[in-house]
Amino acid sequence: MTQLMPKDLREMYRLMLMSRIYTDRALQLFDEGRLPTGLHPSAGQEAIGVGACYGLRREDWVIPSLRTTECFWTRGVTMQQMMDAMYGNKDSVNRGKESFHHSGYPSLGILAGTAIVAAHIPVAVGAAKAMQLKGTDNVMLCFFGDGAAARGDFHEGLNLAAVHKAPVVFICENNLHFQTAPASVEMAITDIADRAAGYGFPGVIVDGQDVLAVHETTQEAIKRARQGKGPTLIEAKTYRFRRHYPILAETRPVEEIAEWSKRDPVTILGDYLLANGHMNVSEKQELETSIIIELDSVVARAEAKQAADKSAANSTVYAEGAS
Ligand SMILES: Cc1ncc(C[n+]2csc(CCOP(=O)(O)OP(=O)(O)O)c2C)c(N)n1
Repeated sequence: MTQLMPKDLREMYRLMLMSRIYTDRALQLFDEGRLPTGLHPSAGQEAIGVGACYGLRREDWVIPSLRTTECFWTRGVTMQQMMDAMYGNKDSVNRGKESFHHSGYPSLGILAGTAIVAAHIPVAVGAAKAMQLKGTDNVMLCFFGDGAAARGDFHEGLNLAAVHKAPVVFICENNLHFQTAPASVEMAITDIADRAAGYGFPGVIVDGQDVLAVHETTQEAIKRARQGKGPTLIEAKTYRFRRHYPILAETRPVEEIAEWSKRDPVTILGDYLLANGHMNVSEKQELETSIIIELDSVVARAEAKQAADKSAANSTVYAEGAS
């Protein structure tokens, strides 16, 4: 496990802050009717994707949930690539065929997710098994929400991973709600991490608002996977700071939202950097300003580009010439 240096902490902060600023701008663009697709905002959950993915090898793989935008940033996807995908531009990764959060970037070790909640979990296990069969010690990180953990794919995937000692780390972002329902309607236990015992591997709970805790916990699980000891289930307790999706009403209690808002992961890391002299107030401000300026030009460029041709919607979807 490599020790995090102050420059790493600053980079983690930059990724989390960028994610927050980007997400809120995208929501604003959607509200203004400028963006053709909505998004499942990750605001409040930034520490999980950044903490878990930071420091991975290029040869490792991740498969994000519908909400873990931070996997994309931390693996090297740029704001321009992401915005072009959201606008469905002709030169974007998905060429308008798919929402950005299900996109894959194989060259960056990001496997495409699926629109079916939890269906990517067995896929992650298969990919991890492939790495194992190739004799590498690379790992797969698989992200999903608490709602996904109530579906059959989760249970099949975890069982399969255990039997094969697949090098996969399951990371459940438990934000206490799935879509507009509280977690209590989908699970009769408090901690999803407890389920790991039923499959024979460790289940660990981590504070999902603390990026350093997430990083350390994930590194332990990665080490275990690289050593051939098999999977770990990490449950990150967290909260989303926005609605599930922009067009859906808020259904969560205002007191609960207010309570969790006190533990903003971006603020927690920012305060830590300031308190430990790893960043000063003006550097913090300059960073925020530079992200906003870059994002302004990203949006302008994305809006000026040509949208994908709708008549090409069916091309490159199925193998050409297959009989
Ligand atoms: C099988 C399936 N059912 C329903 C949906 C619609 N849907 C999209 S996201 C979502 C909620 C997922 O909740 P969770 O797994 O807790 O992730 P979170 O949204 O909290 O990050 C639902 C029900 C879907 N995409 N797939």
